[in-house]
Amino acid sequence: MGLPLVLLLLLLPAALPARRCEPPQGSAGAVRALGARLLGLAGDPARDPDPAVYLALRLAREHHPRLERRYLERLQHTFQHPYGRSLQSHGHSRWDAERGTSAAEPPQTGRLALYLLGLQATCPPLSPHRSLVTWLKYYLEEDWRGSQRHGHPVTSHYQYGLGVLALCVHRKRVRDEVVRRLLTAQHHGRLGHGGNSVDTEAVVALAFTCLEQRRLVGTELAAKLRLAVREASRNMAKAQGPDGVIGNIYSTPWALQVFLATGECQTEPAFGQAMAALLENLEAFGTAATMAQVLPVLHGHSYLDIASMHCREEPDTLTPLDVEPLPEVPGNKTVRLVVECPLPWCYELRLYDRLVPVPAAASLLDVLQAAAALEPPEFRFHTQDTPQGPFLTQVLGLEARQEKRNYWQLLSAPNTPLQMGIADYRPQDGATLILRLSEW
Ligand code: B12
Repeated sequence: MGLPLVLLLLLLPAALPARRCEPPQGSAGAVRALGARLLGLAGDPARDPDPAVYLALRLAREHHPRLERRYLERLQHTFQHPYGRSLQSHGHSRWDAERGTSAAEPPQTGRLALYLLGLQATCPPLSPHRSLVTWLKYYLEEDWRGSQRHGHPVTSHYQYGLGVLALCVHRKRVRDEVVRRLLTAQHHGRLGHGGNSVDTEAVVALAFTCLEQRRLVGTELAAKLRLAVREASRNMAKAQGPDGVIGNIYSTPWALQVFLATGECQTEPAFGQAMAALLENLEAFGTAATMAQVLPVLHGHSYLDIASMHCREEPDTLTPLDVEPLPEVPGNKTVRLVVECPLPWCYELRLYDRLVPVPAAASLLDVLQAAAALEPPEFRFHTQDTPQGPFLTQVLGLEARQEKRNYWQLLSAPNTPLQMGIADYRPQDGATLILRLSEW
């Protein structure tokens, strides 16, 4: 081959029009900056490693191999300990889905699934230790048993879907019954959590697409899965608002994953509009968890691509970027904090209602802390750290219980659920915020 032809071939990708399933070329700088910020957060040893962050780094176009390797080692360290031992030696202390209690811990279906996806996204892919796959299959069975008994998995349909997807990506079969349970849930519209079902329906559709494409189920079930995925895509296109957002801005990347995995990104007009909406709102993705969920689609990837990743030379071109501190806002604001318990066993609906003065830049978490410091000391709360940030678990001594499927819902008065957690939401001066013990 003559030199000019080689040169031409090298230049060819740049000369081709942007592929329809990727964001427009003009957005490359903003996407790159988002990836660099996530890398910066991943390099912070004070943060617990999150397999979803690793997945996002792996599904990106540019890399920082040394940092990615170090992050993987930290993940391996975290997951090796709980899952290094065999299931048999653990048999008697398993989670009791009947009573909703456990001598050990509840199933960790979603976290383990994300970790297994991460191992497969490593170059070359790492085969998980047999015990990890056994644990995930076991958790899925627990979730399946929970859904037989109570109509919902012990964890959530989102985690159940991630579990099926991860096993499928690793070419591991699950019982048809386990898959059929998800089909039934989708069919009966039982995939929603607190109103928005897009994230979960998308994860389930990805799992179905994987099972069908990788021929891990028989022809009859495969046909049903195909129909279910088509139905899910239609629901997503229908859920699109005039602003292009599908569900809310944080569920939009999941809908895009489905269009990418099924190839509908080529033809579905909702795809381009949703991608444009993401690009217009990239500043909404300010936490590691939200960045990790949006980045794969900004690189034109879905989690299904992990099943067919080819290891080639990866450009060592990404450098970590610090997340800019929030601008200082002078002055103060006053927020009205209300606590409500509409559940039948609560002695009254409104348990707390007070004005709380805070600095102008305060987050809802700051408001809760300020309320707890007021005299007389009436307000108390607890949080639990999660990869999404602090999750509000207890208010005024009332604990929201996972097994009872209740949670402290965050609302802006009169009735708008917040789309962010307590650490990220910054209420306006004069706003009324409601913490409401709700069921999901
Ligand atoms: C299931 C789910 C819930 C369940 C979790 C209970 C359970 N046992 O599973 C319930 C209904 C309780 C819930 C509540 C909320 N959720 Co939610 N939830 C999800 C969902 C669909 C799946 C999470 C999951 O299982 N991930 C897989 C596991 C392996 O990852 P994980 O990080 O370990 O998951 C745990 C935490 O994420 C935690 N969690 C769930 N939601 C939230 C939200 C926040 C802000 C925090 C800090 C933690 C948290 O519960 C998970 C299970 O233990 C995601 C969808 C998504 N795209 O991520 C939304 C999602 C994470 N939730 C979201 C929101 C906004 C909330 C609420 C703030 C809603 C509200 N207005 O009250 C509350 C949290 C309030 C609080 N008390 O602090 C947003 C977060 C967006 C953001 N900016 O970060 C998401 C992305 C949905 C969306 N598209 O808007 N959620």
